[in-house]
Amino acid sequence: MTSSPPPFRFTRAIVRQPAKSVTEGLRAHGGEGPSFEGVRREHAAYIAALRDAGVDVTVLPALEGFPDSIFVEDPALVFSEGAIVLKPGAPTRAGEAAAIAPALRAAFDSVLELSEGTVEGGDVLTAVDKVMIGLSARTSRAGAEALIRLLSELGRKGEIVETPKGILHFKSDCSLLAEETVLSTARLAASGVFEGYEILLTPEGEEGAANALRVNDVVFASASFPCTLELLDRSGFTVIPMQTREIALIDAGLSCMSLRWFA
Ligand code: CIR
Repeated sequence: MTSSPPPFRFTRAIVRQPAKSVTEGLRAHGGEGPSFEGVRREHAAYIAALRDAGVDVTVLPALEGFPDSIFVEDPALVFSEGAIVLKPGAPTRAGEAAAIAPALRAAFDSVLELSEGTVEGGDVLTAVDKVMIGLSARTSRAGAEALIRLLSELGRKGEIVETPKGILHFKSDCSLLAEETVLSTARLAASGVFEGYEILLTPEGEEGAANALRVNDVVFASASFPCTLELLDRSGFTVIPMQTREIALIDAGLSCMSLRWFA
């Protein structure tokens, strides 16, 4: 058991500027890509919102060779106790792990490295007493088991869960809103994975809103999903609506653009 502050209490974050190649970012269902200018605008607003929420943000330079490298959440995990360099399962993203490692070594005394299987941070939900690792097309069982061993070195307990079939990442479908409260799609909640939690379900047709982000006293949520904004507001959260139209074209939400921790 850790004595860390709640997993939504953050003082530091790392983000990475979008590369011009972000227009070629991975997208499971094909279709139109985002515009660079549009992504840049959404990303700049995201950095500003993190700073407004009291977070000291380190901005890494763009990596043209990695179109999805703006999504720094996927190649690493960070905790107050240390960082873990992961192994992204998407072949075009594998090199992002080595690219982010120097920034982690600069910020943390302890930096561990996953050496087996694959894990992307989008499949990892840090809760108060455990770290949930969703198996997916990007996160393998071997990777999840190796990650559990590394988490125990940091004093954290890992638990393997399932990402719903056809969903990119576990956290595409959920986010932690408070110590014992999650925002979840109905399809993920139906798996029973959040037993014991208070669950706010994303309204039908607004499944894309589930990847919200609690940062200190506020919740970032996508402006594209008005019923979810209203639900969060009614439930007592201070909501910061964020534009996500462009990043959603490459299957991204609000957690994936930062690595956040309490230092
Ligand atoms: C990908 O497919 O890897 C990117 N286009 C989107 C990654 C989003 N990451 C996340 O939700 N953690």
